[in-house]
Amino acid sequence: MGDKKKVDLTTFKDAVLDKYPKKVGKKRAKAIINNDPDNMPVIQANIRTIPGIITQRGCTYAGCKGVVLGPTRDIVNITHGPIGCGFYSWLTRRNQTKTESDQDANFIPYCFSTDMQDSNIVFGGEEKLKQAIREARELFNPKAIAIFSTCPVGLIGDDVHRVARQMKEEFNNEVNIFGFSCEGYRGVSQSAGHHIANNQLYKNLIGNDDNVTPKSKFRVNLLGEYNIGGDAFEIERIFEKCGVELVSTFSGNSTVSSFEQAHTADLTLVMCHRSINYVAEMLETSFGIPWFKVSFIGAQASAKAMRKVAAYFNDPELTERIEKVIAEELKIVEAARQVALPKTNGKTAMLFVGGSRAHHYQDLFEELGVTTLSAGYEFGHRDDYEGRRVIPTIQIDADSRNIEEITVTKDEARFKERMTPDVLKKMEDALGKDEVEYNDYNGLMAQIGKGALVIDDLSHYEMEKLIELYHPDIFCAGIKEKYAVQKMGIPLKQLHNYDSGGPYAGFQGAMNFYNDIAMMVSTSIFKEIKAPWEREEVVEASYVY
Ligand code: CFM
Ligand code: HCA
Repeated sequence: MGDKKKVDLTTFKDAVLDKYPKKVGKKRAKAIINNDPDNMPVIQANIRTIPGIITQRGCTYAGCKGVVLGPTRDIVNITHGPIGCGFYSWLTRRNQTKTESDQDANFIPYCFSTDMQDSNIVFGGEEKLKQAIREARELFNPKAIAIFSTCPVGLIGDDVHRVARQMKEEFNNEVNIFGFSCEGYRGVSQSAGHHIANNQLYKNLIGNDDNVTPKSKFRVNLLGEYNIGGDAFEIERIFEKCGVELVSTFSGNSTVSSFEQAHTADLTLVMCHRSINYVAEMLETSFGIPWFKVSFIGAQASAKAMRKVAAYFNDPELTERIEKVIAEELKIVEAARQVALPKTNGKTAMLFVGGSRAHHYQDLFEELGVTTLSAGYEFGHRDDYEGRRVIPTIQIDADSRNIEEITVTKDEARFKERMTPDVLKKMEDALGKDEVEYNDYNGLMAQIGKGALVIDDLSHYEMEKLIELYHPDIFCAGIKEKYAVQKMGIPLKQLHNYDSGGPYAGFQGAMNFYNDIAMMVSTSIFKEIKAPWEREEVVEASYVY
């Protein structure tokens, strides 16, 4: 156990690169670095995976349909393509939802697909798609229907946008129908799919409904929270307790109507910056709603997020209420942490997940006294590693935002009214100058320790090497890694869908996480992976005889 900490993490790079062909090794070298938070090294990210390497990444369709639109409950999401694409993105992510009454639509349990066949590839699939839309309307009468393109759709030239327009007309504009050009092969990962989804949300839903009855003086959007394992339910509980209205969540436990009213909020909070920053920027540019980054992963992070909300609204009553809730919740959380700590303190972890959790979950591990030896994203961009620093400004430059296709109706006056230098100053006073400010955020490298290995788009081979050399007490990744890692005798916690656990967000979530990780790192079952006669000590013992 003890000797793993003596292992020098700087030797990993040479050890792993040595086995690659020279050209491949040269390319991978740029994506493997030893961290230095004070002098951040440059990491290569968001580039095409080298063909032949086994990556853990997904595709553009997965990022658009599965990730961003998947968790919303009252849109019929039709996958135009072969059935496998629809099936793959059907609930494996464990995004949950709760209707307010039995009358409310909930299509999440359904998997809608045109189930394209060879003949559709040869003769075109638009007619089949139209038929599917008619059928969906007849059976479910939804408010909105979304069409998602898979790889063959782009290859054969079916035009999902034309079909959407035609069907909207056929239904006399009674159903909002829109398409996504999110063919799997676009871009280099899920990330392009997020962007496509963000643009279409903005174009087709956000801003459609001004008719709101505010439930509170303090109204916020929460972006980049997808209600995996019930995370959004726990965050909703905290907001409700504090008297802050959640106008919309993009897109955990969301509805068409919440998207349509998002532009009426006072403030936008961004959890997973990678997947939804585009909507945050558009809400700011067009509707003057300021945004800042928060995280509800970790008890301290959750407290900090709520304090940021308090500082922004700068209302004494709200601040008092929020502080009361934090004190109440942290007391229970701390007791749970103390129970877990003896089992977790001093252990080591590795985290390789998507585009934000490899960063966010370090907070929870820190609370457990667990050191992260190595971490990285599948598809993060450089800003997700390095963070972003912007000089606070109230200038809005719509042209620099690269959102062609979209008509920007910028509401500079509203933004200025909300995000005055005075508000910024108040936030700075309340949170301290070093805290992440409006529109700034820290990345993975600001958090992970000096010398720790940061690896982008980790390959399967590199993953095996990491385990072989450093034997972490727990490895966090997804389903593609899970059984390979566990067969090597290391417990793997899925940080995508939480296996069967969660929620892990907020205060309740932190306690669930403490408990689950304490169990995983202290179980002896993984030592039984090898049959007794295969274990080294047994073999050694036989020599003695
Ligand atoms: Fe954002 Fe996500 Fe993630 Fe992501 Fe994903 Fe996910 Fe993820 Mo899987 S939106 S980047 S594309 S936090 S599905 S809920 S777990 S890879 S780290
Ligand atoms: C996706 C979804 C995924 C996959 C997780 C995994 C998720 O990228 O298509 O590989 O286990 O969270 O469900 O990221």
